[in-house]
Amino acid sequence: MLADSARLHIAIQKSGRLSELSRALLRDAGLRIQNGKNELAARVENYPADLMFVRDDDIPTFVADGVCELGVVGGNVLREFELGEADPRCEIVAELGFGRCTLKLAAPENTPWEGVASLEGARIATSYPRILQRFLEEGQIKATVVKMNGAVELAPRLQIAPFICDLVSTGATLEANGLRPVETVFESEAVLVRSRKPVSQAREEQVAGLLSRIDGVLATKEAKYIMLNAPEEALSAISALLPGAEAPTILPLHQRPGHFAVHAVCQESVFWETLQKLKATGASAILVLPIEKMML
Ligand code: PRT
Ligand code: ZN
Repeated sequence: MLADSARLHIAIQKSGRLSELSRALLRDAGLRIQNGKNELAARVENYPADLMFVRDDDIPTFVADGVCELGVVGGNVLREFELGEADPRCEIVAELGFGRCTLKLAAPENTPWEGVASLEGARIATSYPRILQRFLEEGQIKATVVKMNGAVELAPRLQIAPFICDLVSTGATLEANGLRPVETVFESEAVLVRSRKPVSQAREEQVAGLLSRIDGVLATKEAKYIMLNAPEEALSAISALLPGAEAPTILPLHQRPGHFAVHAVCQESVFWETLQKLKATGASAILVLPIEKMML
């Protein structure tokens, strides 16, 4: 067995909105996560890596300090951390497409709103004081930022602040509290971050190996393999219709002169509308297959 120092450390959220999807991403990348009693860490059985289960707010610090070489965290948490740092010590290596939410300014339904100027001189409650402060500075607005660690949506009712700035996904929480969104401050999704701390060549290779697998996982999420038959005169129209495909493979069909099979990997979603358009060009026997693994 490898000594601990020879293993990568990957920080993911212990329990919360990102934890299951973070584990799923690593599993899709082929990592077999040991099911142990230890709730703070788990060994990966088939890759020299350990997972650390921590609070999301601690992930940027762990990665910045190099305690963990990699981490999965909300872009919002990372941004809030980085705005408090002199130099960026974490690097975003992939946007993961889950945990999407928006940091929004919101106000009670009946509060008049004439754009961000309405914030001038007001108090705004938020768990993201640095992101909000930066937003206010960029809009040249002077307002008082009130930091709250949770239950931000209660601030107007408790007369802590007439405005709030909080994460929104469905909008149900705002609505349930008689609030309406008035302005977007920051769009967020989960990101994969790596430490900027220099590492040994061997460690670098471990990181690069895992990152290339994760790139493959992300690329295959939308990607599809398309096969169809088509007459020669339709081939250029078909190539133009295939979403995100580079240089399709064209093969002659046996005993059907002037007809070809077209095979292509499409990097973007393939919708029914695309299939209908392909058919209209003269394509037939159109098959769309999922791709299980891909290494670019
Ligand atoms: O214990 P730990 O500190 O690790 O977890 P946490 O409670 O701080 O975080 P958690 O699990 O709630 O969220 C982790 C990350 O998920 C956040 O940092 C975001 O990047 C992302 N995320 C995505 C969200 C939401 N959607 C979200 N809707 N985080 C929080 N919310 C909250 C929001 O604060 C508000 O209270 O959900 C409520 C609004 O939801 P809607 O659907 O009613 O609009
Ligand atoms: Zn947290």
